[in-house]
Amino acid sequence: MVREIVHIQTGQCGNQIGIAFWETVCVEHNINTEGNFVGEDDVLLEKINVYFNEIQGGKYVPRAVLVDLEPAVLDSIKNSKYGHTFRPDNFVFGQSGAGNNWAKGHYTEGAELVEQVFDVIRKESEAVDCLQGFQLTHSLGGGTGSGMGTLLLKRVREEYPDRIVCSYSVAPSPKVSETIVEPYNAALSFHQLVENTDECYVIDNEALYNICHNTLKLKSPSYGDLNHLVSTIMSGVTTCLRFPGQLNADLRKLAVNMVPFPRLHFFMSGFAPLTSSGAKGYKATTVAEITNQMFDSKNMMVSCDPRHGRYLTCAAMFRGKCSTKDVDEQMLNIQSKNSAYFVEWIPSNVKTAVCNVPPPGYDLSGTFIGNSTAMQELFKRINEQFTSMFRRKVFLHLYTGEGMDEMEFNEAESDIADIITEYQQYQECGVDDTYEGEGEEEAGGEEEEEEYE
Ligand SMILES: Nc1nc2c(ncn2[C@@H]2O[C@H](COP(=O)(O)OP(=O)(O)OP(=O)(O)O)[C@@H](O)[C@H]2O)c(=O)[nH]1
Ligand SMILES: [Mg+2]
Repeated sequence: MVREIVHIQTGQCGNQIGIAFWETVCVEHNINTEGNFVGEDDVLLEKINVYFNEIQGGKYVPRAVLVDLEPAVLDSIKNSKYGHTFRPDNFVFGQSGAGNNWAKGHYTEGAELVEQVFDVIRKESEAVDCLQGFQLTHSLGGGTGSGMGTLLLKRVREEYPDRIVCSYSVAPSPKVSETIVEPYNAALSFHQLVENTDECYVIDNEALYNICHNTLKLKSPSYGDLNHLVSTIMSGVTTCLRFPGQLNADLRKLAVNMVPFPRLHFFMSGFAPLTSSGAKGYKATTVAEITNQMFDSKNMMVSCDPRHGRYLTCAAMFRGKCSTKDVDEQMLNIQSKNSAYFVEWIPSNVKTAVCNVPPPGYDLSGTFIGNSTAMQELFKRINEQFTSMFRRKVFLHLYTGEGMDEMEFNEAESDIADIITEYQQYQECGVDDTYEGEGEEEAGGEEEEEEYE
């Protein structure tokens, strides 16, 4: 049985990566700009209801709710190529924006619009057979996507406590955006994401920028270039949701395989082979090459080096014509060569799937999802930027002016510190250690670290 997902996109970034996702999915499933299926292979339709509603006349309509506190981005989506495949009533917008202020998105402007958004979310959720959960796309740096996006997640959690909640969260980088208060917004958001999501794909603008610049050789990458990478990743990590197969076939199964501790559900992802937007004449690659690239830190969409941590769990999806035997061999090979980077106390923590429909433009591709303790590097980066401002209370008045309590900043700061500690403890934890929570000294941790430093 197909179980449906309701997709919500909020704020500029959320809407821009959201539309990039939908365009990619439409192309992959041969849905044209009128919403008609123009393909021949039934496998493309088998799980189409996960993301699309089928309406009268056999049209497929994205089950998407598009939200922003200002109209401009939504207007440009309406006028874009796939703009009229969306249900017009599902565009919900305000006029004022949140001006990069998380408090406006979460407590004032955004809170005023939230009921209107929920009317649409409820309508979509009630219209389906068996909802598996929700996915939200947003940035953590602005005001709407971060503040209102996390408010929506909290409300979704309250109204649908037994559904899975997943987010695609774009972390800010000074290389891409110069807004000073972004670390505040990001830290306040992470605090919410820990509690109110089950799975969070962290997409780090710093890593996207580096990939565009260093690997794809783009001199000054645009959002279009960054979002091309995002759509590739979103297509890759949703492959198992969209095509028939056993592994991670729905959001709940993914959580079971990928999240050994409920708070630590922040995933890094990678893609191979990497090609620039519109680049033709790509090279066909072998399973061995794809596997190596997929695990390479240079291909990760988060600026964290997996070799500084250990994988609690991971999953690899191959798409295209390849033999399962070849895939299994290459995957075993990379694990045995790098065994120090996988915690040994979760046996068979690396899962593999093969889908024989390649993404358009590729013969063979691979997508990687990792739950690594190296994710603490991102939290540390945001935390440092946050703390250096918060120590002097700069720009705090923008937030308290919207009625926010300074305590919430303290809580966000200490929650991030806790997450970093948790990652570190599991990183050092050996097979014989029993983890007993905070403050516990881990025997044997230091010895192990030497192995792979
Ligand atoms: N990857 C990517 N990042 C984006 C894009 N647009 C904005 N960002 C990043 O998102 C952050 C700014 O947040 P926005 O999404 O623009 O803000 P918003 O959610 O619309 O909120 P307000 O405009 O403040 O109301 C910065 O870190 C930007 O670098 C995009 O299309 N792609
Ligand atoms: Mg905006």
